[in-house]
Amino acid sequence: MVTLLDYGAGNVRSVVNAIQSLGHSVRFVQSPEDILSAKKLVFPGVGAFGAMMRVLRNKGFVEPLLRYLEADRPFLGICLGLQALFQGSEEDPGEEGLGFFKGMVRRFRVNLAVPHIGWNGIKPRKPSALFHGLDGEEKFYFVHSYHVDPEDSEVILTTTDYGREFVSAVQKGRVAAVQFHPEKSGSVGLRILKNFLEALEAPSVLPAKAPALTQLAKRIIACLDVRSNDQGDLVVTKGDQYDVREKGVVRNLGKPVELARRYYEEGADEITFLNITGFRDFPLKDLPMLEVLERTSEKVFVPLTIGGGIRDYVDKDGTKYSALQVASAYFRSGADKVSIGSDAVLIVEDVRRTGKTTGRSAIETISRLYGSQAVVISIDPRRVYVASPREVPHHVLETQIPGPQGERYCWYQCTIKGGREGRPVDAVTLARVCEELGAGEILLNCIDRDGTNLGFDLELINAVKEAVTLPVIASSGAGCAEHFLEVFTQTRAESALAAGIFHRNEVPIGAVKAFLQGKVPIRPTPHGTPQR
Ligand code: 1PR
Repeated sequence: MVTLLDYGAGNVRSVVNAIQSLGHSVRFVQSPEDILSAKKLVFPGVGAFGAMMRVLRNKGFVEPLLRYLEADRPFLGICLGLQALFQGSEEDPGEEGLGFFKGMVRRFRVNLAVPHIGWNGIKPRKPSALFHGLDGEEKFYFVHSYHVDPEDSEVILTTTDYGREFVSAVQKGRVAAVQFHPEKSGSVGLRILKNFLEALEAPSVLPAKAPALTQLAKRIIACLDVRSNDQGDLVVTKGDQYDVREKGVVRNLGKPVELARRYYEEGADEITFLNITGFRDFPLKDLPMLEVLERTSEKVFVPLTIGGGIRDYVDKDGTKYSALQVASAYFRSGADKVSIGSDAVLIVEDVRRTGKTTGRSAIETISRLYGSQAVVISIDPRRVYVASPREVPHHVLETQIPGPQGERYCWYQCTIKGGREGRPVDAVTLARVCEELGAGEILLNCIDRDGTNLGFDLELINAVKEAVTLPVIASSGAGCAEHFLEVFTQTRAESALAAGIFHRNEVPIGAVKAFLQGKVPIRPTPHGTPQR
């Protein structure tokens, strides 16, 4: 029996699922006594440092937690659950931490995108029972803007490099804590959890190898466009330039949960579900989609994104639902991020028309509560050729691929409702304004390339990447492994997403990774899930 400290600030479903997948049952801390009676305590922190500490204090958890830690009983802190162990954080300077370890939590000051999101390695500083079964070349999933800075270097278990070397795990006796998310780090993350749950008393070991410098991996993302077919079954479909029907019938490429599991096993670094008819259906009434997430998160231990229909909504009876409520339902069902498409375009149009933000948009409300890393903006642009940059009031670029009349310039018009309606805003401006509003990542599609296998639109990706510091997911057009190398070497995109080639088994994820190995940093393909 594992005791889980969920202080109610976010989704701990994946941690519970990961522990249960290893054959252990979970009990939640309801009262201070539950902490003291725990045999093994896992503390997966989510949200902001100050808010977390206030809840711990209000619930009377601080004193029993310190007693538990000081008695050297088995403890695993995850992410904010690591940061809580220190004296305080630059995130909320007035708020005291638990102070079990001396030192502060500091904001990343690096010339790189913050938050640090993605798969990165670890450099062990000392042996630990947590390292059993690791060879040292593994990568783990991180998402954080702050890192711990211990005064006592003896407690440092691992460090990681991201523009500077930072402490990514600590351990003192049976109290351990990691900055990365084992529950989102595939089979190697499960291995760490298993070691904590079953082998903490085993002798300490060091992994066989230790990287001299760790590198953030370029991520390969599998995308599942999901909708109901004409029989009412939820299927994975795939369009050509967003047309998903063939001879009038919705293409059916498989079942969402099964395909997601397959891509996880094959080494996808993330899975994205797009409910492509979400703009006209209401997701909270669309229970099958929530169920897809719940079932996927039981077996898939990499980050999950869900998009489609994330917006304010008034139903037939006049009941209002906010985008935040819709997103919350998805997070509770196992999503790590939500992706906003149509609504982002309308929000940006509003900001540009009025010259101000309201603080109430879907982007602002969701990122305020769940953090910017939880908000992805899905852009669905289409090329519009012009003879001269002065022809339109948009971000125009000179293109190497001239238009039908030999035009040498183009802009990328944003669309809504799955490409059905073009709007007067360009993709570069959209990305820029969404960054200001608090979005954390851009999923950059391109209708012209979607389903064509012609490769990513590098000009579009470079234009957007130049305008924002946010991580960008390049999407649309992947036709072979070389296209991934192209996008990672000719643009600064942090990740690349594909759908058709994976669904049709033309180029499996493993083949893409094998091709990229040694050319760009990637997460190695997993060697299987640890057995119970
Ligand atoms: O507008 O917030 O309700 O969100 C709807 C979401 O559904 C958006 O993210 C939008 O991109 C997506 N969507 C809507 N209609 C379609 C369609 O295809 N008819 N799918 C659609 C877009 C885009 C990709 C695709 C890549 C890779 N799919 O993510 O998976 O282009 O494809 P490829 O590798 O086969 O070329 P809202």
